[in-house]
Order: sequence, then structure tokens, then C-alpha cells
Amino acid sequence: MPADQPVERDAEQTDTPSTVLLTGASGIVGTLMRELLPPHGYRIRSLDMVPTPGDPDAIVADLADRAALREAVRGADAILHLAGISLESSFEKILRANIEGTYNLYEAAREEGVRRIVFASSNHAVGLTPWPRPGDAPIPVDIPHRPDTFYGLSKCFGEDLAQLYWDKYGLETVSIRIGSCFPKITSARMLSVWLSPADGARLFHAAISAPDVGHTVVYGSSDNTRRVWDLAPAEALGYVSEDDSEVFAAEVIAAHGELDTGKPDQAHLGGAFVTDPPIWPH
Ligand code: 15L
Repeated sequence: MPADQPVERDAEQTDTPSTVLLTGASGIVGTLMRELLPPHGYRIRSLDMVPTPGDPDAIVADLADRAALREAVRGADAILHLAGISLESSFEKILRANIEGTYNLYEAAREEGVRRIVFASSNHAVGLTPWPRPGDAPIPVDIPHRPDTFYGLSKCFGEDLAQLYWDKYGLETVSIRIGSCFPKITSARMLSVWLSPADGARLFHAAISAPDVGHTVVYGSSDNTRRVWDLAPAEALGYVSEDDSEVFAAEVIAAHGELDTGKPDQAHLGGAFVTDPPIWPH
């Protein structure tokens, strides 16, 4: 949608913020959200370190560039922060892109008075939590951080940074521990932690538009028959999942087999991220 066209909004969405700065706009989830969020009533301002295909107005900037970030966040009603390295990498690269980059973005948002950030945290912040046994209750959000990688550690940092900026500066955040937000399911683990792209947009919309969130941490998955996480905190924001991975279960299990928690790359929430080195693809 061209940036200068008025956005059509649902009747009940008149209070939703109109301009959302989307960092990581060219990534997998960013690309999906550029298409799926505008129907929820948002005007997307894209930012990425590489040009965003199909969006000539997209801002090309590195998260290390504080001046560019200040300009990018100016006037935004909310920020959806997806940018950064999304898999395990060297500590030095994670430090620069995810830790310093997220800090730079929060500083820019604070300086420019942006009210809310939706932070793409990850299940890998708690990835070394053992996979629940059959019959166990869904895993709550208030379990201790157990990062499975430097990547997961950067997500723990982001959640704590969000808490600091809420407590100290009143900058709100919803930290979403996203599962696997991909169009296609490629493992038995994903049947549990899948966040369909359409549910992803519903969850981001709820996180952007819910009133008075302070700093709220939620899990991000669809309401999968095999889900392992408590979705109540996300639902309290107004999220209603409409998808369930079970429709793909027979096909996925025929191709990849059932989950085997006796295997090191399937024994924990973080799947193959927990092995050293991680086993790809997972
Ligand atoms: C993540 O946090 C990654 O960014 C994504 O690429 C997936 O690997 C996902 O977790 C997952 O756990 O499946």
C-alpha cells in the first residue's frame, strides 16, 4: 500500500495506532507482516539494513546508526522490532546486531517519545527448558530464562531491557517469545510451536493495540492441538488464534516422524538450537 494513501480501518479499530515502524522489514517475518498487518489498520514504515523489495520508501539503515534510528522512529505510534540475527551466530555478531542494536533502538524510541515497542523475543530465551511430558500443564511465561544460544541470550537481554525502559522511562513493550512463524511446517516440533503468519499478524495487532501493557511477556504460537505454551497472557491482550497446525500433522509426521524427546535435539523447547553446534535445519 502506498504510504500516502489513507488506511481503511475496522470499526472497532479506530483507536489503533496508525504508523508502525517495522524493523527487519526484509526478513522472513517482516516480509509476511508487510502484507498481513495493513488490513488490521496500520500504515507500515519499513526499515532494514538492505533495501525492502517492493517498498521504495523503505528506510535503509543499520541498527548501529543512532542518528538514522532517531529519524526513523520519529512520529511512529509504535515499533515492531523484528530486526537482528535470527539464528545462532558468533557472540561478537550477536552483540552488535541484537544487543547493541536493540539498545540503540530503545534509546531512539525514548528520545523521540515513542509509546510502545513490540519486541520479537523468542522461545530460545527459554530454550533449555525441558520439553514437557504428556499431560503436563502448558508452560507459563514466568519460568526462568534458560537461553539455549547466544541468540537466545540476546532475547533475554531484550526482555530485560524492555523491563528497564518501562520501569524507568514508561516506555511500554510487549515481548513476544515467538515460536516458528513460517508458512510451512517442517518438523514435528513445529507442530507444537508454529505461529501461522495470519495468527502472527493477529498477535502483533493485539500487542500494538491493547491498552496499558507496561512490560508484558507472552508466548507466540497458534492454538495448536499440540501446543506446549500457555497462551493466556497473549489472549489477555486480545489475541484470538484462528489456526491449528494439526491440519498438517499427518503429512508432517509421515515426512519427518514423531517428536522423539529422547534425542538431544528434541529434548528441550529450543529443539536443535540446544545442541552445540546447533543441528540445522531443525
Ligand atoms: C527463532 O527464534 C528463529 O528466529 C526462527 O528462525 C526459528 O528457528 C524459530 O526460533 C524456531 O524455534 O523454530
